[in-house]
Amino acid sequence: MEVTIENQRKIIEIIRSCGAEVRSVQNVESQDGAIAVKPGAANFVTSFDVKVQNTLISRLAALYPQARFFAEEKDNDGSCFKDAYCFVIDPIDGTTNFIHDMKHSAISVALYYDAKPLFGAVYDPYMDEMFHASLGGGAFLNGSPIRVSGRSLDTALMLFGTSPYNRDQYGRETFDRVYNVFMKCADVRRSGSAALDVCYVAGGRVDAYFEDILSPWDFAAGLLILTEAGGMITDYTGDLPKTGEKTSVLCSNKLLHSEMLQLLNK
Ligand code: 2AM
Ligand code: CA
Repeated sequence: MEVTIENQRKIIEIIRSCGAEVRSVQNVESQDGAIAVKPGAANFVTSFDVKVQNTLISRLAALYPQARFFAEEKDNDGSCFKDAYCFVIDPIDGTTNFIHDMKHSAISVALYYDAKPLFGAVYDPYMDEMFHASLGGGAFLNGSPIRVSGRSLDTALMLFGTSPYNRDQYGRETFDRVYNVFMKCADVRRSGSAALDVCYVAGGRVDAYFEDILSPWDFAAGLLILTEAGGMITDYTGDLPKTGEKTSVLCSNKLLHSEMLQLLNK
């Protein structure tokens, strides 16, 4: 199974045009009925998340009529990965940034076949940065090859996520882990878009990223971009994330992976 270069180009074009729509939206909070609350703390969805997701699904379904869809703003069935093409979609990753006009959010689209990633693209419409990768084909930023960093722990810049929707369960231990990592590295940052965090490790801007709990669509595309760029992704026990399941996530430039696992589990 492979995604032809022509289909990769078409998927990227679909994502770019949705990105232009995301970029054009401002001041979501002032628009009547634009924001709804989902279960969990500070977990919001906007009418734009739903609109972008619907556009992506209808245009990608026209390209791959046999494909199934596993996407944030719909009900999903884990069995949709079995023996089939399945698109894993986050229409707006970094929704809280989007609502606050922070201009750091992304559209994330991955194409799996039988639970294996074949293609992934993450697009930051504000920076006009398109990260993409195909299985065995390498990872790219706006068409140029990217590679993870070669930094060691003492000079490393780390990203972390706060798992805000589950802060009662993970808040305390997240910040304990951040403290342990902070005391050993150059510095830490928190961006608010998991999909972009994974891509920033892939591009060598930062050296590792970790978050206690993520959903499959947050990192499905980033996972392939990162591994094709020479990086590594596991859960906090060191196992590969299971396709279609919520999980803890550690992404790294590979060199730092075992040291980071030790620090996260200290
Ligand atoms: P979202 O904006 O699409 O909802 C923030 O920590 C980052 O992680 C965002 O990319 C957010 O995705 C995602 N995220 C935050 N908390 C999460 C949770 N409890 N489960 C899954 N994904 C989460
Ligand atoms: Ca989202």
